Amino acid sequence: MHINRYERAWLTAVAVTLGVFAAAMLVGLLAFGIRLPSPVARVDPNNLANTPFAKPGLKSLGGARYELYATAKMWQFDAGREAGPLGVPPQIRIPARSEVTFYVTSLDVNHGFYIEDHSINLEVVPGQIARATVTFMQPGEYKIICNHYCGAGHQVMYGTVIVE
Ligand SMILES: [Cu+2]
Repeated sequence: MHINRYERAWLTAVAVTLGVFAAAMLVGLLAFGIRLPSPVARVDPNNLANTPFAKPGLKSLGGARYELYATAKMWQFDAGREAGPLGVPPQIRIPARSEVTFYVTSLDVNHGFYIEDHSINLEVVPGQIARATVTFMQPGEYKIICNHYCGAGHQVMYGTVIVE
């Protein structure tokens, strides 16, 4: 079969480009461990009684390590009583250089869980537990924002991480 030499050149260029993309994905997967975010576990949003989400909040794991269980619903995050009375956006206080693992689930619709200046941007889906770990190096106040439009009160759905 005869292939025009320009067509052959383009076919070669396309094959090389696809090969480079595939190699980049393999290097990301194998060398850097980059994965698509996926739910770590499932939970029944109507029955949280025997889950850590029944008492959301910050828990110390010793050292500078913490875990935070939080729920999202229209239109607030709940991160436990110590974080403030119901209806008040939660404030989470941690010392600098703390490593926090966030576990977040939704009780109603899809929400977002984004933390300013840190690489956390979770999709919070009812029935699924989203998880991410981040170390807060710099003291300061960082907003937690629902960045997934969830209805009329979406813009008041936030919280704050205070790094001391
Ligand atoms: Cu929202």
